[in-house]
Amino acid sequence: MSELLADNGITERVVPWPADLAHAYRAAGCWRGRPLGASLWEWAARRPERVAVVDGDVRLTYRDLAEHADGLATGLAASGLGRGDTVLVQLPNQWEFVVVTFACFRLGLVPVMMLPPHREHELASIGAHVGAKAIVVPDSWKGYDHQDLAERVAATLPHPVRVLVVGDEVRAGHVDVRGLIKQSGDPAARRQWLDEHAPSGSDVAVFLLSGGTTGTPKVIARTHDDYEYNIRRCAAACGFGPDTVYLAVLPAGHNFPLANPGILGALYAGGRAVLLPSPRPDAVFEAIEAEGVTATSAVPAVALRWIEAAAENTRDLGSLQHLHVGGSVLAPEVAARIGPALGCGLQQVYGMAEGLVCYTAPGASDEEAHGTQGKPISPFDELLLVDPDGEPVAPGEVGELLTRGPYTPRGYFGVPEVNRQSFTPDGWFRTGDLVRITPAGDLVVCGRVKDLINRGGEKISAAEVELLAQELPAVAEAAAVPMPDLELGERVCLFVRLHPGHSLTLEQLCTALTARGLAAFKLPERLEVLDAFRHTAVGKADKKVLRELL
Ligand code: AMP
Ligand code: DBH
Repeated sequence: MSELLADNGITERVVPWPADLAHAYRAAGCWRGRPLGASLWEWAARRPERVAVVDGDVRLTYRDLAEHADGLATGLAASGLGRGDTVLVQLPNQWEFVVVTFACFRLGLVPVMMLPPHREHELASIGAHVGAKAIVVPDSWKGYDHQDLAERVAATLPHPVRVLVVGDEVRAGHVDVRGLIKQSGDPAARRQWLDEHAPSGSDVAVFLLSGGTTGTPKVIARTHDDYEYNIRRCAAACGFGPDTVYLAVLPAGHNFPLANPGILGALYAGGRAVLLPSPRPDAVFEAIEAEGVTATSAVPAVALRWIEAAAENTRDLGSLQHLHVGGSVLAPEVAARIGPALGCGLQQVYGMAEGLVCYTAPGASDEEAHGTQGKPISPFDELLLVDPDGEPVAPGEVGELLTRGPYTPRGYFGVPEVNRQSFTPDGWFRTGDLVRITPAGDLVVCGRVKDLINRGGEKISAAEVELLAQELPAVAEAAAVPMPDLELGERVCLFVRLHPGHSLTLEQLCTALTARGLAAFKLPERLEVLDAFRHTAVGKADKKVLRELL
């Protein structure tokens, strides 16, 4: 009972690994039973003056990072937030993101990694689902008032929600995050208090969002134990060490730049994380030269922009050893251009916030690096390829990938009915991806069976867009379908049937969906009005027919 009270009830909504496997993962050294914040002061003791985090002119040493994180953690504790409480974190790539994340790890407060383009629809539904007690936002970002957004979201939630703001213009009633970070106090006393109140390795460290296929995004609970293992194995797979300078340009709340190996991988290896809020080629090339960046990651659409901009580049990119590319399918022709254009090696990444991560090796042959997504990071990852009946396919054949392992949780957070679809009774996660495995053991992603649209690595649930569209008075029926696109891979096309006497333009549709608080990257970019839909045997819109129409 005391345990449940201590974590505010989230544990009972997390699907645990079976006890015998948890024991085996501990015995094998995968799970170390330490919270993610526990290393912070060890790092600070070992390399106090080394720079850990760079954001423009701001350079935080390892000691700064430890002191700032503890300052913020104790400030948050004083405001009544504690272990097992959840907080929506919506910050662009800035140094405070790292401090907030570590403050949460120290305190056992669980950050929910939202993305800057998320709006009321996402923030309110996820805030309600996790029972968020606080929201962290920038004052404004790209001309949008996030404090106002946070207030509106807080007002929809049934319990009090603190609005924590990073910026210069913190409004009355909101909490100034920078103020808490810089607060005075005895670092040693704070450290001791936080050490004594630290979460355990099996507690939830972070909630990640899945692109998912349901009406609202699904939430994935990653424990300190499993996420630390994930970070450690990814760092090993990418050869991260003390000389690593990792550049984060994808939104930091994504699993990929956060932990695969990303920002956290660079810090756990003793290296440095450089944060940049946009993947604009000139800014990226400038940062690579200025900071001696050794590794960075990109989705294929971003990698292509960099390749194309490289012809005009005047910066020295000589420090860059590897570019990690993942999130959606990388065409082999594009893969082959990366080395010549950017002068670095390519590691393809096939990963998911649900767990499993695969990499091609740093020194892989062109055949492997350009044409496959590599091998799993852990010898304990289990892979099974099945046909539509759930039967294993023959070696080398394409099948839906099912997976289990020490960093792939056994269910989404708090949705038992969804979990019955997304996981098999014996705990395999159904990735929804169609995959084959080469004779050398490398995965090749060949397609997918799940109903989502992958817009340049940003996953959009078809059901989420359809459900909102169907709330419009004009719409009788709606089906969101991926529209092939050279630049982003896919964009959203919405097919609709209208009620008699109604009309709808793409502009009206987007205005209405925006008013309902849907993030802009999920808005349909093409609208097709049909007189009638073909249906499958179970009465759903036949999307195969619709895809062929496109
Ligand atoms: P999410 O569940 O939102 O974290 O998204 C993970 C999904 O992104 C995977 O299940 C794949 O569908 C897709 N994905 C990730 N990496 C790759 C890749 N390298 N190639 C193709 N698809 C990928
Ligand atoms: O797309 C993803 O979610 C993804 C891609 C590459 C990911 O979560 C990852 C690596 O960890």
